[in-house]
Formats: sequence, C-alpha cells, structure tokens
Amino acid sequence: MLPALLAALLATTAFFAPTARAQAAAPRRIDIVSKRFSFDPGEITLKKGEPVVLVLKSADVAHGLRFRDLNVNIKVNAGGTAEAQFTPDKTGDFVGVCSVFCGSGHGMMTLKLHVVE
Ligand SMILES: [Cu+2]
Repeated sequence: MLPALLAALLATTAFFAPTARAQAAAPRRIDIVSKRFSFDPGEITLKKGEPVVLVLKSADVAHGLRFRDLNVNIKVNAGGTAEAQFTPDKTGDFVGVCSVFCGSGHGMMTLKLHVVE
C-alpha cells in the first residue's frame, strides 16, 4: 500500500512540476514564417537572458533557421511548424540562415537578429 502511495505521489509531482516551471518562465513566443526565399519578419530583436520560443512555420517547402553563434538550428517540414526555445546569452547582431536547401534562392534567406541588454 505504501509503495503504491509513494509512486502515485511521485507521479503527481513529476506531472505538476514542469507545468509550474513553464508557467513561471512563460517565454515569449515569436512566430516566423519561412517561404521561398525569405523569412517574415526579416528582423527580430531579443533581450539577453530572456528565454524565447522561436516558432518556425513553412508556407511552402521544408526550411530551416540556424544561428550558428547561438547554437540554434530549427528545421521545419513542408507546410509544417517547428519550435525551439533558447535564451540569448550574448548581445550583438546575428544572422540566421536557412539550413535546409530549398532552391535557387536558398543562400539569400537570412534573418537579422539583434540581441540587446
Ligand atoms: Cu533554404
């Protein structure tokens, strides 16, 4: 009886703890639409140390969004949505590029990211 009760208690704790944490952090969500051959918006500004969720959507084929210096790489399937949470740990201007080859203009797909104090 006691082990069962303990297991139930642990399960409950495991279930509620992440929810409570997520609500406490409540990271800002930023929608980005990728489409041959651009990102919309083409420029975003974030605050250093503030967690965000980048929500990448594809309006056509598969795309990706990589910020090499920030260790972020999101890949999205054709017509799909993918997201990644990260916290910018340094200020500066960064350039995100499409990380999935999507056609002739692939190399021109960039997104400017400014991280401010
Ligand atoms: Cu591409």
